[in-house]
Amino acid sequence: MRFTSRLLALLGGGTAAVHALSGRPSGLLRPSERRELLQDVVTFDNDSLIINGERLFIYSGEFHPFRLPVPSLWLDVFQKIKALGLNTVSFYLHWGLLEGKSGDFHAEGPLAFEPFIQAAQEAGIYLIARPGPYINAEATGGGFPGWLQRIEGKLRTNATDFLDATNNYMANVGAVIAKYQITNGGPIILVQVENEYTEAVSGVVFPNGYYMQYIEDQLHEAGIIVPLVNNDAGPEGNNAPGTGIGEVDIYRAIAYNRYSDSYPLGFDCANPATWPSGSIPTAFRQDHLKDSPDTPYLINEFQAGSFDPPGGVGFEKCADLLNMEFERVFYKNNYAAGVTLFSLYMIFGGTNWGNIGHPGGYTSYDYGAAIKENRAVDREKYSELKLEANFLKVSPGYLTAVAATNYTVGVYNTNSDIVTTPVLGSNGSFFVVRHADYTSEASSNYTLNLPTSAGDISIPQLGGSLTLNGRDSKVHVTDYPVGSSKLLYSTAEIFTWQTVANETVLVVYGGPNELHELAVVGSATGSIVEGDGITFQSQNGSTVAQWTTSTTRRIVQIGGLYIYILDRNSAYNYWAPELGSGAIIVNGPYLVRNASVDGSTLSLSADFNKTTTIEVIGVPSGVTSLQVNGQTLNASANAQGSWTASIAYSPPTLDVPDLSTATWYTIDSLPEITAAYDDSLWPNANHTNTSNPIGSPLKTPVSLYGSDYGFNTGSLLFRGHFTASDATASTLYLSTQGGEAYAASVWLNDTLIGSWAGNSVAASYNQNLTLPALTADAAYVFTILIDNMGLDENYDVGADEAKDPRGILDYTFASDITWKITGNFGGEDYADRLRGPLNEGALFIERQGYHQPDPPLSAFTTGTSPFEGLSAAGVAYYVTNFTLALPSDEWDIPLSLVFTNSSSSTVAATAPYRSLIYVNGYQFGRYTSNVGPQTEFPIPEGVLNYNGENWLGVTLWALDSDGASVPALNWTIGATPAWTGREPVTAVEQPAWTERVGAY
Ligand code: IPT
Repeated sequence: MRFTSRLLALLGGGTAAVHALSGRPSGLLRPSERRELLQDVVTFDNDSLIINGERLFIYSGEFHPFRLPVPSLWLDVFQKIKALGLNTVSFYLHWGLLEGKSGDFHAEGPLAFEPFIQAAQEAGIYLIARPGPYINAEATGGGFPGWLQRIEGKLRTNATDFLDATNNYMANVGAVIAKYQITNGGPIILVQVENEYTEAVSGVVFPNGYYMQYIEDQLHEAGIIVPLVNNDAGPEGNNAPGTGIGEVDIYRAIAYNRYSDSYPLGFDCANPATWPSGSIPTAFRQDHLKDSPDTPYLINEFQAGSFDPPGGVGFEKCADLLNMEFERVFYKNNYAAGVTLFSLYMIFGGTNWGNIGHPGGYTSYDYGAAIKENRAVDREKYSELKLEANFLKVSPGYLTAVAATNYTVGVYNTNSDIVTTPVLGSNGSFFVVRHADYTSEASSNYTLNLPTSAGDISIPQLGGSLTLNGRDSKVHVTDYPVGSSKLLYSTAEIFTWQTVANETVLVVYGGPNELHELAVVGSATGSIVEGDGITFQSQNGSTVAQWTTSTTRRIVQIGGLYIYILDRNSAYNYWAPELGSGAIIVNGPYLVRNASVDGSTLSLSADFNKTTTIEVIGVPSGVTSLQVNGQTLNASANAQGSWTASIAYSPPTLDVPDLSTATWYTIDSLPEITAAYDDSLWPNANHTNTSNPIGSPLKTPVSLYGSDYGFNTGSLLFRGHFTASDATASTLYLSTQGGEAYAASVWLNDTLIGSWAGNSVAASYNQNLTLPALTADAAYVFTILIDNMGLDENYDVGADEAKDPRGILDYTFASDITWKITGNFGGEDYADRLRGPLNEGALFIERQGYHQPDPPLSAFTTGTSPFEGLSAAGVAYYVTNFTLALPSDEWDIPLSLVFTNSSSSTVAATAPYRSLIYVNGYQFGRYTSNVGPQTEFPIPEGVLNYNGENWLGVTLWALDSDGASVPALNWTIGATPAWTGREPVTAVEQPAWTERVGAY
């Protein structure tokens, strides 16, 4: 059913109504009432979301389509998310990438996001759409297009010019989101309005309900009827249900500003073993009850990694800081607070290709997430998350259990170094245990005293004590249903349980050498099916089993229940892919994507990165053969009726070109400094005013801001013509701005007069450049190259930082200068419609399109490579082509380009230079030799054509007068190749070079 804007207006939405009214008009329906009239597929109460009548724990991860420009790989990532036991993905869209010119919404090829939504659906994943218009996201402009720099009105307020600017984008993305709502059979269950609409500088009306309402009306008018949520960056209650104009359907605070918050460990990955104290959220539950008691407790974003700034420590350290221990302690702390929609930021970070990053980051947006930038799933945090998400998936009782508002010491456990938080339910209760000092690395013994249906029980009943080893947290359960059995309690944690035929298999795990105990209600006797070392005893009307965790698996049977007892590392090898209404349990593979039964064949889609024995537990009846990735395996049944089969890992020989011996074609990419260069086709920089309020008033006779001329992305080049008024003018004062880690070089005719090589913190720089002696009345030209690291984010409403100009802020010079400017060829009328508005900058080879495949090599020469480089300041472009023939239908082979420095440091000891990497026309790296830290640049299959021809281009901007060279650059295989069940990758369109009419 699709609702017209007319009906929505009647129901109380509609922009017209909003403009005219200053409060909620009487007679119109409250949002909650309106929502119920619109749809009943996604509903909620104060416990959880209810989808199609079923309560669900929404376990979600953030994944941005625009950070992986290969649509055919989206399914791969969704499957890896689904394999974790997650059921939802939250995604931002980037306005600036989709509407590079005002009024020109354009999303095709890698920028089309409909296939992203379809891939989610194919993988069985729900979606939370977060179209902004503001997103933050460490993306250029925080999602805002550069042309907003020319808007006078304040961004993210109800300034008319700003609101008008959002209309086209919101109508276009809104229509696609509406089309794929769950109410129309699609996967989208929720839509987020704006993002962190929380903080403002003084002098603006804030919070501005009219702005939020305007966006909500845009969404409604586009036909969106699923509930709207927000993402308040603090427990401020902004726009919560009941607050009037601009209120959302479901409120969420991410509580950033307390620092004990949704990003509790912050963003400094330098000392990953050091957890700051005082950072664990303890007020989540109370804040939620204060702000929005009638809606479920949502966390739209919870830290699952970190960004890393220029000059930072690199994402492996972030993965170490936000590792499996962090997941154990902090995620379980959120379960203790009763969260029932939990979204991890990021689950897969991806890449800031084609200038989509902001200056506070670099090309990689790996984020230290569970799924690496190269899509490998070999971080331990991936496996830990799988244990937790699968547990919640089989624990429906959690959804209605009631979280305590505080953490108790001494009530449920002995040992005051430990706190227990109860989440009490009628269908299972959950007791979350952690160290009171959550940073503690101590090993602490404790016993529990838990309320159960058989009275308060002191656990372990069979003697001994439990242990919490360092940065760990456990969820102990009581009265927990497992099929037709019930656990009176379990100290061992639950991975999953599944009923197949009449048997229920329960998989539990514990840390190394820990004592654990569980009790099954009833009088069935316990017996050991596999292994030894289990003690059984009947107590309190139940059968108690106790053991010490070992790396050797034990299986016990208690009545109809088969309990697989594992240590945690072994549990990491287990998977529970959905099958029918339940799941099947598979032990062994590196990854299990999905399972299906067709007739008598059970088919698994799985990945292997070593020789593996695969075990299928709970083989469905009627199934007689096993296929993995389409190959029939010789499976044998063991005593428990499980199947085992063996997969030999024999990777193919991989032939990847050696760039050190490749043939390189080279071309000067700074012809501007040669005497014969003609810039008559360049745009004149002749605006004597700017409409950019952040850059007003101008300090220069004409605006020298890129965006005033439509140049919003990549580097900028200026040409300043002057006639020397007198021979003594010897200094140019120059103030430039390009964002943190940017650089600038200035030439007078063909002579470098100075460079700013950049550092990790300077977003702008002032220089006094000494000129050589000039000849009076002679004509000269400055050529100024300024890097643009992306536009700033716009976090504080009113500060309008996304309008911080890029280019020349100020200069002083004795002679009058006539300026010309260029950025990417065509500016907002960008040349490469497919790769989008942000991919190119001002360099000559970019303007000509030579970074695309098949450039006119007749214009190039051979004989020098990036390894010889340049002997003077300048910019060169080197390109090489090669053919790959990799067995990628069956193998997932992540390739990276690695810059190797002469020292082991991430910062080169050589003369400073920066390189852009172009792979088949896609800019996939911005390397800064003197800032770093990134040296390895993953290039996804699909951008690289694994079966066919490829073009790799590298620019070399030498900043010093002596030039620079690349010490070494080569391919590396970024992860153990996996024999894969992934769908074959279709290379993303790679338009080749064609002559650009009017290019200069
Ligand atoms: C959060 C933003 O919502 C998100 O877009 C991203 O920028 C993230 O921060 C950091 O990676 S909120 C912020 C206040 C922590």
